[in-house]
Amino acid sequence: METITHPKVIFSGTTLIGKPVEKLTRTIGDLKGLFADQNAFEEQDTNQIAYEVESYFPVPEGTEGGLFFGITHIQPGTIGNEYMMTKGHSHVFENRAEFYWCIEGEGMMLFMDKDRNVWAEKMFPGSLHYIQGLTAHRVANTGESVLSFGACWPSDASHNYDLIAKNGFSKRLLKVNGEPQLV
Ligand code: S6P
Ligand code: ZN
Repeated sequence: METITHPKVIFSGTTLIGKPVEKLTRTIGDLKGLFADQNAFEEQDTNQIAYEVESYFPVPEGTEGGLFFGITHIQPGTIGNEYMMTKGHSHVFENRAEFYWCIEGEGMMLFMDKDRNVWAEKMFPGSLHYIQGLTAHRVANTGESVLSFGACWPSDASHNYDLIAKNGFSKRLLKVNGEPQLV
């Protein structure tokens, strides 16, 4: 076995490059039910990309003690007066925490605890966001360009999308007079 090797994955600064990198694309159609304004949603091209995720899973999903790494790129824009956003999720293994950090663009990181209290942190290049366990999380692109952010999470966290898909967040991030507001 060679003792000095080339890394399997390279982080270029904005994207992940390498054979093990897996790509996921979410179209606007995949976000059905997320946005309050149904009429505005119906007017969208459902095949248009909402966001893309590049992930590196060095160990099998469910491995205790391992880590996963991903970069998400969210397109700019609004549907009605809501910003383009990720589906949002909590973790199946509920106490599992996660880091997000902003690489480029501007956005808002939304958190919701078990009592459905919602708060948000501004995202800008370099901003670091710790998502404690038991906290649902979602990101909205509030800028005019692509918002890219990194994520690092435990390989046994697993995603729970059902709760958010069913009950949503208790507050929405709306564009009011050109500015993001939690309503
Ligand atoms: C995975 C990590 C991110 C998200 C991605 C898309 O734990 O949090 O890679 O999967 O940002 O968001 P969502 O809510 O659609 O999974
Ligand atoms: Zn997560």
